[in-house]
Amino acid sequence: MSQQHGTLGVAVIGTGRMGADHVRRISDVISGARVAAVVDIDADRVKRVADAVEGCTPYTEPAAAMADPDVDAVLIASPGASHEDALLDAFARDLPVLCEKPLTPDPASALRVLEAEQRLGHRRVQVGFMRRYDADYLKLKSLLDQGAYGRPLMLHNKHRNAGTPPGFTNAMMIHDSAVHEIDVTRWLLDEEITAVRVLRPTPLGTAPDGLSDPQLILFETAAGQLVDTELFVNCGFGYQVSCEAVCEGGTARIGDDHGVFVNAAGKWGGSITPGFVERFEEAYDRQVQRWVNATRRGEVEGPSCWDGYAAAAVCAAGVRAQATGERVEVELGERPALYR
Ligand code: ISE
Repeated sequence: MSQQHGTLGVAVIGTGRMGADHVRRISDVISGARVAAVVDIDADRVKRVADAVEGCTPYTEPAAAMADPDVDAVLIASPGASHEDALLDAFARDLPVLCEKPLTPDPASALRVLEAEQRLGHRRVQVGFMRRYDADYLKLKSLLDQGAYGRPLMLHNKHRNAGTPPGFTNAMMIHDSAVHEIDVTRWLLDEEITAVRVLRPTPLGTAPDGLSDPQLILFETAAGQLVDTELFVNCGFGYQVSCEAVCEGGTARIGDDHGVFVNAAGKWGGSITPGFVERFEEAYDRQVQRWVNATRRGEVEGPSCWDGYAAAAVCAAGVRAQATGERVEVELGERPALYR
């Protein structure tokens, strides 16, 4: 580790919305790391980002940034289709990686990454499923692990976005949005998802062209649990994510909007967070801090390449279920020893 200023030198790949937010987070919020390099195919943008951070070098190629002697670790926040190449470049230098979800966009490429990491002989990647670092989800996970209410039978999820960016498609509702419920289901229940169904009610009148919004997604797990998710990505009123676990001896629910509750003028209520960056801000901070701490100890923790691959396999089944209206079984390989 170059340990310039006693800190971990991170190359942030991708300077779009998430990448820029991570540059800010590493520079101003968390400790133990600094942004040593930034990468973007847009040379002007990457230079602007680098100029605002002391000691940061701009690059347009991930491999070039990884060869910089000040770079000890890599945070990948570029579009999903470019992740495989960046991950393989990082493996070639045996660099630790925090990779934003998705690991890669499809199971075949995720499997190639999984195999490449196994060839290294040790884990190198933490996948950015940030909900695992959210305080409420962590409490729910701990209750379920303790068996506080007995065996979980079902999960009911809601995932609502105020709106979608231009070009958002039905498949993206699975790959970009439902992928979080896929990971949360596998993590909370500690079970693989075995089959997916997608039901589509008459869409919202104002839904963008071609988008079937909202949708109801149903997962079956290997232990016979059922998990439903209302996915509504143009609800118009804000960002809402919730999860209720129905167990043999009780239920536990998280995600009801917290914050300040007001009683005034004959009404009660509070406000709804506008988007995921605000709602999960602390989870993102905790995720990156935990990655930096583990990396500095020479360890790797958190969601693995196996979790990224399993999510990609469920997404592929989900997209088929969405297109056909059929129940689609998930095709998942054997979990390799490195990820057990
Ligand atoms: C986005 O990519 C996210 O990760 C958000 O958490 C999710 O709510 C949104 O639907 C996705 O597009």
